[in-house]
Amino acid sequence: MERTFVMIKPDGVQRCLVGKVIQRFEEKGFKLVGAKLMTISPELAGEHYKEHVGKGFYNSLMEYITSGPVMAMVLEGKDVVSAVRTVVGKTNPLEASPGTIRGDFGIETGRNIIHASDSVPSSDREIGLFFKPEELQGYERIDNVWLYE
Ligand code: IDP
Ligand code: MG
Repeated sequence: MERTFVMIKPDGVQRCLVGKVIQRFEEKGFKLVGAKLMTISPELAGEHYKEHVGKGFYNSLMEYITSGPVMAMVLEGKDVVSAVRTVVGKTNPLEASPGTIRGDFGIETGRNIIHASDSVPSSDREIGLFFKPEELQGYERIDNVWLYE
């Protein structure tokens, strides 16, 4: 089954949105297979966001993402990469639809609460950056038979 990497950013942790955000994914039906509260090193931040090196917002992004603890997670489910991006909403919270996490909880792009992988190759890369294989749990949700036809 497909997996994706999701991270509640320092603003989401500071604003006590961890529980609400995880609840949305759990209730949608996605399975939490890994989770940890951690502070990102500058090296890991640089690796994670290497596609953005040289952009105008890069330095502020590095400062933001290393400014406090993040909640890193791996979710599993059918088409989970694109489905989680839909639940997360557009990058700019003012443009994100109501009902999405960014649309409901944020205002500015530089404080947009959450990260989610944008493709299957990205999710493979990002899961590998943040989690060791033994930190991911294999189990079946008890409601699996009611989530999948
Ligand atoms: P995404 O998180 O929706 O995939 P990306 O374009 O990959 O968006 O940008 C990564 C992150 O960089 C964003 O989530 C946001 O935190 C930050 N970012 C992107 N564009 C801007 C900007 O114009 N100003 C400030 N921060 C930005
Ligand atoms: Mg991105």
